[in-house]
Amino acid sequence: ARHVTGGPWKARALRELETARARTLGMLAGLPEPELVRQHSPLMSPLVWDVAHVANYEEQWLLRSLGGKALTDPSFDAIYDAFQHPRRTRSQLPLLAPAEAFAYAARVREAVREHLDTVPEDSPEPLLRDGFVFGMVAQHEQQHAETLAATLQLMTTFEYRPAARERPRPGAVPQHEVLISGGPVSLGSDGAWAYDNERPVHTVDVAPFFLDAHPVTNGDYLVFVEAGGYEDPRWWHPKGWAYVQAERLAHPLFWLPQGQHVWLRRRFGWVEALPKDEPVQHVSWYEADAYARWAGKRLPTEAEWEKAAVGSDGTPREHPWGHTAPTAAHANLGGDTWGPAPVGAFPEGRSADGVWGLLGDVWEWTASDFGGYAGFRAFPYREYSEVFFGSDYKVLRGGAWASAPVAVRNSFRNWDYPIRRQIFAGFRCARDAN
Ligand code: AVJ
Ligand code: FE
Repeated sequence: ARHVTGGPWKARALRELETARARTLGMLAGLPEPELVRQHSPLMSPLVWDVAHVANYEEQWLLRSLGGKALTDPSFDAIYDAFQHPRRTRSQLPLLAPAEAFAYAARVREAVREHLDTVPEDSPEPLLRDGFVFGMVAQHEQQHAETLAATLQLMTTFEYRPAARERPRPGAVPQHEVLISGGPVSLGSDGAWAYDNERPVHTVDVAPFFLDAHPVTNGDYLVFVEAGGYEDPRWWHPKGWAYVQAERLAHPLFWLPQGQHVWLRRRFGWVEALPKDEPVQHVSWYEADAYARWAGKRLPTEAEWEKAAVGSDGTPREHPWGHTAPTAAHANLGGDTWGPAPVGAFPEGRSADGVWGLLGDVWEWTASDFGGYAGFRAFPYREYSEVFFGSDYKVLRGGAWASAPVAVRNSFRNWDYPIRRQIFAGFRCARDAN
């Protein structure tokens, strides 16, 4: 077991819910109404959809399913059901207007606070055990806050310039690769707020391998770009090659080539020089896969990634540095820096084997398809993970600067289509050690 469970959870549950809400509201404060209702990209919902969706999810799980006082009828849920309406069509739905959506979210939260007082702290009911469903709802709102950040990055109709917490500067540049010894590793989590797709904890055997000590940087990736990497089918998965040809891709999303080896990038409402020492972000799985092949390496499997994160000494750890909660000294998380930090900025966040930057900064694409671990049981609903199992989605690990601590841990699994680039995704490479 990774976690001590069975203790009081209400204070943390309420704190995590309020942290998530403060973030949601803070991100959207000051945006003109048309930007909240506009479909900024076919890949993303209108911002106001996410607000009411998060509130509706909270109403379903923390009021209706716990016997609390609901505010709306279940027929209201359809508009905010992600499975009934593809993102690109959501601006055509009869959505709550921004003021109504914010008011709905506030009223649901008020009712949840009241209902929380009546819930026993030691209920054996699976939804309530260790406050699971409250943790699920807090993680859900934080995942949508990250989604909001991706929408804001795609937005071109308004100069969005959030106040950003300063990112630390790099110290010593970390070593290039780390040897991770082979052997068994315990994967997954039985933690109180772990998702069904992280369960059950199980042991797998991993062969020894080398893992990059830090994620691939913009500077590293630029060498591939300027060496003609996007023009050479040798480096690409056949589907990746078809994709770069069809979309005429020549560099990561949001990079702006100026000619003469000068590169800028757009970040939210401003343009800046491309920083060479930050992890590359906004690359698809196909681009990550091609870079790795060009470099004579490969992407790590998710088992390899998790083995590097928990440490090869057999001591299970929730985070690469141990069991303590992430702080600003450990990792770039929580969304308030608005971008990745240079590699080497978090010596305290190193893993037991000396791997840097596993949590935070950028999600890391892995070689693995998203599937259920042996013994998987959907809980509490199939649509969180199970319906996505199969070969369509690739697993990402580690969380990004836009991911909240509550929704990031060594065992946390994210997934997306291998063509997706609007998420805050980068990667690191691995290679066999023999
Ligand atoms: C786990 C990030 C893939 O955003 O589609 C949000 C999380 N699930 N609402 C997503 C989620 C339901 C999910 N990811
Ligand atoms: Fe959702």
